[in-house]
Amino acid sequence: MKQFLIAITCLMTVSTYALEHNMATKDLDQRMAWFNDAKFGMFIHWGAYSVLKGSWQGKKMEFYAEWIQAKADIPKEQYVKVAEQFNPDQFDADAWAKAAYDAGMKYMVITTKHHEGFCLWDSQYTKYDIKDTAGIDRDLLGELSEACKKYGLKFGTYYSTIDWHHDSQKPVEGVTGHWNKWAKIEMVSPQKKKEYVQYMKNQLQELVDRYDTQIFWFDGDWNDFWTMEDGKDLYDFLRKIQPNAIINNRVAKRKEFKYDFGTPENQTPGEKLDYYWEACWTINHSWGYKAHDTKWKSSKTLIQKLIDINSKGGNLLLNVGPTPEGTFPDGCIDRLAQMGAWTQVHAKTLYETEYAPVKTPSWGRVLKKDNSLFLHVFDWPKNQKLTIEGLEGTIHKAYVFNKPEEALVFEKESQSFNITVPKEAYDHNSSVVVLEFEPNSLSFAKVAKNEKSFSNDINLALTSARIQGKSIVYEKDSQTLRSFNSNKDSVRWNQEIVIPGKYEVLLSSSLNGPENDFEVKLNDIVLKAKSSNTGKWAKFEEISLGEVELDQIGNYSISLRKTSANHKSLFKLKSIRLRPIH
Ligand code: FHN
Repeated sequence: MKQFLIAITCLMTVSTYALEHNMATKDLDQRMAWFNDAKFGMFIHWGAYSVLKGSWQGKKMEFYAEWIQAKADIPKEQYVKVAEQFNPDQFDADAWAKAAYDAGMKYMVITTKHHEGFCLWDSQYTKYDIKDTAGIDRDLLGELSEACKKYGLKFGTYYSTIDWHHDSQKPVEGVTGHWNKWAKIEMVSPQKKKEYVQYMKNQLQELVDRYDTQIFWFDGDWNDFWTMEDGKDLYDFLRKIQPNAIINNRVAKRKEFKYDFGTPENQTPGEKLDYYWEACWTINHSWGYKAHDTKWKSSKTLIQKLIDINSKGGNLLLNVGPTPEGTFPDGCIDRLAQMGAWTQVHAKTLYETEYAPVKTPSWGRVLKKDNSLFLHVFDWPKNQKLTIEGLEGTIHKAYVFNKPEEALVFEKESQSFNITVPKEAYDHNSSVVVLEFEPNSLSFAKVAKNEKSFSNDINLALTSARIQGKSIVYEKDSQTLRSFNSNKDSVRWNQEIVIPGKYEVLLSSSLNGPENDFEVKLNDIVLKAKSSNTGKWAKFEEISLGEVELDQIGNYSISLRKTSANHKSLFKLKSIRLRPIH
């Protein structure tokens, strides 16, 4: 109950805040317009941690490379010696900005100060920076912000409210586990907190004055010492000193605060959100450079991720962790180039498009622009029949993107269209079918809101489940898995966990019949449960199967099977998801 009241209070605070601060939609929409059209940006994680390349005293560390001071528990004095070695003698700002531009990115956000506290610019408020500690006589951020201007990219700055070097903060001794004492850092005293807030404001003013930052990207909001009030105060400060800049929601408390935009991380929401948002993703696992992290996502995965995110109204902020020398890792270079080859050809089907309120089709994603729909087809129909549901209108012309002169045949049914497409797709990443409607004829059926999925939930997609046995059937219309009659049958997922920690397992199902036992396994963790009779097959209810600790980064084998020995139907499964409880 207490948490409920806290949540309600926060939500009311935020809405009051919105009213107090004239966060009228028009102001926000004006500020966010370029961002909404941009769809795609580059994240850069670069700092003293890059020097260590993910290893400490010969040991390859787990977790993110930029957390190495925390994971190896390196005392401040010793870690300063690492920062002294920061020497990016191959840094070429023009090459970085050009790589982002060529990939189809429209903005760049760089870590100017990560949790380690080391500043990537010569700040007058600390000696712990590239000039006074590392002896670098270059204005790295200045070169980069100029290069971004040259390529028409907006320049943004990441800034951590956590600062492991600043004397206002100290790790909380005795906190163990993955999110250890460095993650639970606390303020030394209220006075020191005041000084630190002023330190942050002074440095943020420097980032405005010297580099004209257009995006403030905060991080570290999970810490107790940083309150919603602190965040709102900092937000107000920034709105005054750089009125047109946009600010991410981690300036305050990301779970309740959604201004100016939300920031799901290495996760993509299951549906459109009712606020602006940007999902940040790594290409491998680590944000900072980690020499032994070479599990790079394929360019096809990345291109489809971009389209998936854009189709839900969000932006993709794709991360690069440059080497200590200042170069991009090889694994990033070719993927960025392949993404660019696709985005450049398909620019008009992506940028400046908007969310199309249709149910997410199983074959791909849909984007809308004026009177056109862009059907991004990931899985080309073998029967050459492409169906899009939940809309009405008069199609003026239908064609495959690369052959506009060849009109496609289509038939209209009630609130859907069946388009006959060629035998083969023209692009293995995403082939686009264009539907041009007569002006103002296009309308959409009401989209049934999926279960409210939190932006960080991991949804185990039913369409990507591996089904073993004949008693489990995917029902396309209802997008559910049904029957599960035999306890010899099971569904399996291979799920990558990039943020270790505690997760709640939530399952939505329906049943009109006797309840039966089942189990969900996550590697060697077993959750046992009983299906619940909801009275109707069409009536779905979500239950919690409990909490699990997934303490390793990597792939987990997740399976679900009935355990009761009878041949009755277990239930109709609508969704199963892992909700992070960090
Ligand atoms: O702790 C950071 C992490 O190092 C990285 O910067 C990500 C990227 O947004 N943010 C935090 C983890 O949520």
